[in-house]
Amino acid sequence: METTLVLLKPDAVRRQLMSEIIGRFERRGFTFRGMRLLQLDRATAEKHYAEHAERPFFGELVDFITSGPIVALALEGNGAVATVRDMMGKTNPLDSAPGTIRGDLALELAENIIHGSDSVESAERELAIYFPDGLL
Ligand code: IDP
Ligand code: MG
Repeated sequence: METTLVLLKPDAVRRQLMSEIIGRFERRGFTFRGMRLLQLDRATAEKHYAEHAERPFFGELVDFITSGPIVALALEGNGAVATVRDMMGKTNPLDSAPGTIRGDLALELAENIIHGSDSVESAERELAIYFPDGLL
């Protein structure tokens, strides 16, 4: 059994898409082991996105992810990491198939409404950032 970290980014919360997105994960059958509404400070955002620190869009990415409340979810299920990534769609919503979260709900690369861990190792690292006291 795997557990993965999902973020509903500030655009998802602003656009009142929380229940739409969370409902998809409930209906798919994941077990919710953590759920928080929070706003990131820059240091935590930079830690989360450390792998992108040298990319030209890093500043914008940190500005955006700190721009308002986000929802952090810890989702447990068989193959949770890959299954969530499949449900999210491609990084660029314009490449995302209809039926995926980005393919149904987003149009902008920088405002693509959701984050999901890209590997079991990333999930462990990221879950520790958002759920330092552990999971239910
Ligand atoms: P992922 O979210 O699908 O895992 P990553 O490559 O890890 O995609 O990129 C992290 C986030 O950075 C993306 O979700 C997207 O919002 C943003 N991003 C990626 N590439 C670009 C870009 O070229 N310009 C602006 N933002 C980007
Ligand atoms: Mg990524």
